[in-house]
Amino acid sequence: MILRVKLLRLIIFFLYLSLSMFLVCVCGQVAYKAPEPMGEHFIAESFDRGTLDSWVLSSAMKDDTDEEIAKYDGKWAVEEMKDSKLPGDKGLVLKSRAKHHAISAQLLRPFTFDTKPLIVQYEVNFQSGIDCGGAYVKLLSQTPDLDLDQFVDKTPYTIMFGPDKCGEDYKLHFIFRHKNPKTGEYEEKHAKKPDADLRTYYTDKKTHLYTLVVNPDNTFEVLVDQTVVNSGSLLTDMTPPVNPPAEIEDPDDHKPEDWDERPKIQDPSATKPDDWDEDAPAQIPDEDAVKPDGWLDDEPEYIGDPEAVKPDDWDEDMDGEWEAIQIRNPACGTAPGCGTWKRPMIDNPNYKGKWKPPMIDNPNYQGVWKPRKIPNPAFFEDLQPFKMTPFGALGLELWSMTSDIFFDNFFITDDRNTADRWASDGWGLKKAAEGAAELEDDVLRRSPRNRKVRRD
Ligand SMILES: [Ca+2]
Repeated sequence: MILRVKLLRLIIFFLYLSLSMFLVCVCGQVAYKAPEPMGEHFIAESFDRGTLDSWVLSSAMKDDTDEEIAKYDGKWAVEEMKDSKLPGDKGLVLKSRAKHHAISAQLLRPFTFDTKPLIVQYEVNFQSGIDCGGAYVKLLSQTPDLDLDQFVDKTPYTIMFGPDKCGEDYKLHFIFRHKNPKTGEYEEKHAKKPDADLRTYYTDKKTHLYTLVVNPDNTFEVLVDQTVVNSGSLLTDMTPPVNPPAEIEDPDDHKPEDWDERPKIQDPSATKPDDWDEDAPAQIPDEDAVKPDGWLDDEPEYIGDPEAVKPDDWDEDMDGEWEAIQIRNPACGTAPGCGTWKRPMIDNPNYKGKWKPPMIDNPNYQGVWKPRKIPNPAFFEDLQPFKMTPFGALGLELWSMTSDIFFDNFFITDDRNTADRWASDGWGLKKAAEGAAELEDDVLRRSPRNRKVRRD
């Protein structure tokens, strides 16, 4: 068994080594190849052309904020990762600390929720770690007044998706804005928190792939590195729920004054037994105790110090009668005790304390009062929350206390295979290069030459 495991490790090691050598060779001589979208898509952005031509920087001001920090003046750059393993592979980098950043790009055509799923996919690398900041995207609703130049936090979005972290709170948002069919108002619906431990995605400084899949049957999946970390239904796993309850508690119903909510009461028929002595003390002298031999009844425990002398300036009129300071009686040193002997106290076996009637079930108990239910006047039933507001642009509207957040390979499609293909050509290559570089470092660290150098 151990031999098989060792053999397997050896095979994996050589596979990695050949891949590593292949990549070193490829990266050393030929520029990396940017992914090309194969199939239907609404946006496919690898940033490898090195420009932000198709992106719009917001020139808006943020409402309700002091003027000097209200501007969306956070810098963005298109560049390679600081520690890039694939020369030529560029991405979008959030460059400024503690500033508002907003940038967006129009889709090739608006996405309409119909009979096909929605797949949103992109990569994030927290190159400098992340203290407090977001790396989520917003899919901006296709409204007549959508103006990317004025993209702000309040710009209506259909879906918000992606990582967000502050302190020890690690989030991976999937929020959609649902239109109430009765009032026409929008309300944010949040997916439940993923069960998976998300911590390493924010701290390991590797490039992670975030994918959201929303299906026409109202199911959704959130994946990181193509592994599902959250899934559920828009109908049953969002907070607050898409559909309000059919009935609510009547706000005009009030608890009657004589409503009896006491499950137990004191037995009204019980009487104090005749032999119940409420006055019996809790403790009594131990009648079995015996005075120890040698007890000195006539010797006081403390005596006036025989060596004490009245001070010369003691004035009896002013200071009162002089008395020597009290010390322990030396005569008691060898005896078991001095002075009047008292019996020690013990618990009184006849002690009963105050009598109380026993508790019994309340025959008039009516249960905990609840207001009656009435039909919910705000009730509606939307069985197809998947049919969200169409969206026409992809935006990043972010604030971060840590800079250098690297984004890459934004992709929106209605075909899962196309998304997977894009993922393997983009993120897959990054992952292989990062893995190979790690292995290369490991091999170099372990090489006998290096060990020799270290010894020298
Ligand atoms: Ca790229």
